[in-house]
Amino acid sequence: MKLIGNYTSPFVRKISVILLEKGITFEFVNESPWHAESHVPDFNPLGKVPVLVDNDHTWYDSAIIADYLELQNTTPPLLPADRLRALKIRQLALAADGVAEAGLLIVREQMRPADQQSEEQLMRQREKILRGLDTLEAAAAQGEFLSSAELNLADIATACALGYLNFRRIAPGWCVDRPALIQLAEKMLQRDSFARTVPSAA
Ligand SMILES: N[C@@H](CCC(=O)N[C@@H](CS)C(=O)NCC(=O)O)C(=O)O
Repeated sequence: MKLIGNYTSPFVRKISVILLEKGITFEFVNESPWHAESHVPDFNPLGKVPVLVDNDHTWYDSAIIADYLELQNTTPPLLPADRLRALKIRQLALAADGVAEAGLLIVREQMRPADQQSEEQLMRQREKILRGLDTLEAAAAQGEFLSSAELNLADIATACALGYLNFRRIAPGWCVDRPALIQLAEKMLQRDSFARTVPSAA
């Protein structure tokens, strides 16, 4: 199995963490989607990472890849057998992915010359981040589908999104009034899978 991407991407990190947690052996192929000579579009028509190549099939979009890895029936399961509960956890994981995606759009916008940056776009993405974090905080405080006794997909996606906000210094005050998310982030960062996938400046 080959995972294509780089650890500065919260979505690539999420898949790496899942592979490590499940003990699935994989080869990591370091590729940036942003370089002109990137090979990523050869694997994913959308030109985005992560991409997972397994046997004769190429998987893209981290939500699909996470589903595919769940189908391997390796332990620990990151989704419960109850399909409705699993759907609720996947929805929270998507909220976390949305926070990360909004963060990524802020980073890209801020890379443009200052006079071409759209304050409206930056504001819109910041609002998505704050609303998404509020949703995740409420779920983590409640503890049934996020930050519950058993590790799940939403825990991993949320910790990757928070890690990305910290790494890119976006919404630096995210932890104010969000104690359940702080607790979740601290707990997840102690796991070997997170320690091994810390992003470094690209
Ligand atoms: N929904 C996608 C988002 C992936 C994504 O946006 N990846 C970024 C890196 S963090 C990327 O490859 N961007 C390249 C581009 O948009 O051209 C997923 O979950 O895999």
